[in-house]
Amino acid sequence: MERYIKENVEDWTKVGARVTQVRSTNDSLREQVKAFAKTGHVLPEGYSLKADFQSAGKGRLGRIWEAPPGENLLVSYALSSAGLRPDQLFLFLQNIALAVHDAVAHFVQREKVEVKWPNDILVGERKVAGILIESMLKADEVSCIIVGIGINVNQQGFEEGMKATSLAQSGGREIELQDVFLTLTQKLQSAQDHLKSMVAIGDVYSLQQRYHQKLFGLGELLIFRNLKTEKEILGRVLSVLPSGELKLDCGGKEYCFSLDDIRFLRKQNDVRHIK
Ligand code: BT5
Repeated sequence: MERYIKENVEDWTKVGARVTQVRSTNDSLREQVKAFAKTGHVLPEGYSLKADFQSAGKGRLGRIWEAPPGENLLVSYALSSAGLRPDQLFLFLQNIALAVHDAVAHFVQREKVEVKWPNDILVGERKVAGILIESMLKADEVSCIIVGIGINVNQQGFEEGMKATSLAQSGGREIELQDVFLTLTQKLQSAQDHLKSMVAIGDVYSLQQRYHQKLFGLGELLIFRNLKTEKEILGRVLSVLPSGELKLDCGGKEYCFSLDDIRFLRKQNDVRHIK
């Protein structure tokens, strides 16, 4: 393992570790945070764990994140909650999604880069990146947040029907994984700094506004699956609430759905799925 740790870090790209193979970077980083805490230390904010390959990469709600060895960026960061309460964590997620959006947009010239609720990044309506956020609680307070990010960088082929893409597929050329890592880390660091100052002055409106500007499908008719009833829902996307709920207009009635209630399937006239 190649590892680099410092006490006070001004540049997050300078602290972290890189491993060849791990089950999940989120799980391993959580273990490292715990092991550090036992010795009375905390990992510096922005400490990252990168892997060339994950044998059990995780998505949300028990789903799987797949990536062939060495082709994509697989990284987890240990971040602070930026002064947010546990019930405000969706703001944290929105801020991270926008930072990943900006990092992806840095490498994409022609196609539109969007955020799909709650936290996927799309290029040309295909998924290029996913984010998995897991908070660690201590006495009901968020002590540390593990932010796992997978960005498809040089992968060329995806499972049929997955509706995924990579930076290389969209740009037509290979990209250095380290360039993507450095860009992502810098975007995350400035986004986290910005969030802390927004929370300090109690104004997070601009964050929500920007999230809506980048939101895939806003104002459009989309089809979702209700994860409890397994039925399909057709609704026009009205907004995303600060709680993280998605507000839909379903045939003239407004409904709010939580992150675990529904899953996006496709636009009304699109037969392919984004998983
Ligand atoms: C996510 O979940 O999109 C969060 C993915 C987070 C992955 C990172 S990698 C580093 C860190 N360590 C981990 O163990 N995880 C994080 P979700 O919204 O549930 O989407 C998962 C779904 O995306 C799967 O069910 C597949 O349909 C699809 N999928 C899997 N691999 C993909 C890929 N490489 N590109 C696009 N879609 C993919």
